[in-house]
Amino acid sequence: MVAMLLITGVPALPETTNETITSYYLQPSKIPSVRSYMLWNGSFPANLTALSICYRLRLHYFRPDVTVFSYRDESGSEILTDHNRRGMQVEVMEYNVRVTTNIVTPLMYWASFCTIIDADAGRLAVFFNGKLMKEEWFVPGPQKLSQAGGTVVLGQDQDSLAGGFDPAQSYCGEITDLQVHSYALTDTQVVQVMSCSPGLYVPPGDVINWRTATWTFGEDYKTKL
Ligand SMILES: [Ca+2]
Repeated sequence: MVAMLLITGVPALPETTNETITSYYLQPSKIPSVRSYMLWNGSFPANLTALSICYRLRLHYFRPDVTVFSYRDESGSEILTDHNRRGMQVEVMEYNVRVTTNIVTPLMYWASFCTIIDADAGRLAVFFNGKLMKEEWFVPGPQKLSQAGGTVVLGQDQDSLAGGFDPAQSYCGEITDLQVHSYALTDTQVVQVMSCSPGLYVPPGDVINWRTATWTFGEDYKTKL
């Protein structure tokens, strides 16, 4: 009987890639600071009319504002996500859109968020752990969401290009699997992106793909595999 089991072997496991995904922990010291940040080394495409921003995070500490994703360009246009204690918020300054949600980001638990901005349709949608939690409509227009030379910083709010940080708006926690797309993901794709199942980290971002993106770090961070 034992031999039979050995011969037949263990049941086939689901396909896994054995691939590890890196996460970064900003401010392990818990000290609010302008010196902890991740500056994306890539160049953001200009003239986008849609954008999908997905990531998973584990928040360790609330600050008055908890900036996770911050885009800014020379025109002063900003796109940012804020996970403060009142609820996750999204700002798209080019369209004067500020969406507040009642999603209070859990402390010390991994949670996934996707923000879909579609300026052609005038739709902004926020998904939390794979579920559509907030949908707001705004007046579409010719304004583009991005311009040449735009910078992306994680963990700090850019009041100037790659700078103008404020400790009270900084992020203390972990982040992984940031995928930024130059188009609006469908609701079905969002669910796939947010799935933790191996092999379902698709589609990777065509603007920022976490697996290949490189970053410039400030101080006070840890890399986790
Ligand atoms: Ca600020």
